[in-house]
Amino acid sequence: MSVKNSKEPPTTQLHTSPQSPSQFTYQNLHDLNDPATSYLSPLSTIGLVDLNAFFAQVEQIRLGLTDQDPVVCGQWHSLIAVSYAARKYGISRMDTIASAKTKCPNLIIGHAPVYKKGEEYWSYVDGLPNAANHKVSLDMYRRESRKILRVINEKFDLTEKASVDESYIDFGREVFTKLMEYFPELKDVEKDQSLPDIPSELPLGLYWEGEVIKSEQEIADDGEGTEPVIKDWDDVCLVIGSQILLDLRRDIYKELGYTTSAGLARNKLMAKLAGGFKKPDDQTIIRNSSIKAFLKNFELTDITGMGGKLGDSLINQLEVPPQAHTISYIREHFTLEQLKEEIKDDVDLAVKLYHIVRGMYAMELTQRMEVKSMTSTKNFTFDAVANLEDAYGWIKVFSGDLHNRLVDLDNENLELSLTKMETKEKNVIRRPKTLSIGVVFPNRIRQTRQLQIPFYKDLSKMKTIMYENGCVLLREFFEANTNISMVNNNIPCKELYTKDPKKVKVVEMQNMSLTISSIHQPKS
Ligand code: DCP
Ligand code: CA
Repeated sequence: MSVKNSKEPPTTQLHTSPQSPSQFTYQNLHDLNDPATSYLSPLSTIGLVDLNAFFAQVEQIRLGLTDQDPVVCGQWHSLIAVSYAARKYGISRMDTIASAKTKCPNLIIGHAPVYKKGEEYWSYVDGLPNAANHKVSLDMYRRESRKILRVINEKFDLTEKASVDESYIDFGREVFTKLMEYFPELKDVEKDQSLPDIPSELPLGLYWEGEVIKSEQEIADDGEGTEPVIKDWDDVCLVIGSQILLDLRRDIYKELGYTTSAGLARNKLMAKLAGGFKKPDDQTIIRNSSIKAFLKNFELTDITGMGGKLGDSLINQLEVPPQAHTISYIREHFTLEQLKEEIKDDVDLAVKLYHIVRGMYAMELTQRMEVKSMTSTKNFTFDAVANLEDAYGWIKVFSGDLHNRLVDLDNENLELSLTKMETKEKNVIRRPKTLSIGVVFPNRIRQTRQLQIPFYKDLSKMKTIMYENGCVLLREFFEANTNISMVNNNIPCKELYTKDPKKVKVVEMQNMSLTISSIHQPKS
């Protein structure tokens, strides 16, 4: 369901096929109303919202274009995001700017903003910046990401930012509230009792929004055009959830102009797969009865956390035949006991896998990923850093970049502290303890040097501290780890460092970076 057009609400009620008695209990319903337990309830309703071609949309909006314009976001000669209009020309992230232009001569390139050597602020430049004296800044995209998060967090009490452009949302409380509004009979259910059967018709205001994936039974019945079956309260929760999800996506579009794709299901893993299923600008709903059919579209390694080595090694270990559908094969050939036997050294993994192949693995939403360190880095082309002044220029860029990211961290923590979940941790301020410099030499050897830095609440002071100490580290590093004195006519460092930095030659470097670490919450 697109956020761009509005559809008239249906004038007839949704018919249901009530299962009697309902599989669900008072406890299941009330678990939904508590953020600590809702993800475990069989009525759990979890959404995943993912921005379409995110960086390209940021550029499209910044440039005042529409989603019909073929916009890409570039970084030097590569593409880091490709709008759906540009994808129509067969352009993907694998293209270079040059190859993309041959596919679409009218391509619009929004190059990511850059820091210029020696400057601590980023900006957009006309045309393509020169990689030799610029560094890409992702600040703009993080800023937009934060605006989107704010729209989401204003409405919901439990969300998890999964990446720069993806968030999980636990709709439990909102679904619970709507259930109570629409079905007052649920208020009379007593503890330890089953819920009543769902009514044979749903109230007029309740209808599906989005693409509802069919169950195997529905596919077998070949019910073209028939409505997805609504059997029990879990399905009703998803109907309500689909409306709340569309409302949220519309709010994001109305307030900020971004289109999204989204998934809705019983748990995070299914919501994530659903979120990527219909792109762009649509949402996909997986009822519990259609999980099995839906999983046929994926392999084990498509599931979050099962990609890469772990998924492959499990497939190997369980001797899944090469042509077999990995998820169905594991589901059909292993009981829980057998999986525990096969994966003896990791029983938790065995249990997890058992539930994953059934689409039933419940994962808690985590509000915070602790950031322990941040690195700002730059690769150099030959001779890009010829003298000490050039090197200071990059320290300036790095301290500006790290400063911006610390500002971001403060904002994120502040926002988290405002949500109901974390009232205990009001105004959490986290600052780094350690600053280190890293240099990669042409022989690929990497060496580092570090020092402790003082704590300042004021981030612009922190920026100065990072810059000044970064320069100190740099001088110490060159003295201890390179033959800087030799390349400057054997002038001793003490004397060398009093000279005009432009006149002090430095050894060749492939990469330089500045890292802040031990980011912690100072004791007050
Ligand atoms: N990104 C990047 N480099 C990559 C992958 C992603 O810089 N190799 C950035 C640019 C993307 C953003 O992260 O816009 C989000 O990544 P996604 O994988 O979600 O891709 P998109 O949002 O661009 O496209 P889609 O609509 O397929 O989600
Ligand atoms: Ca995306």
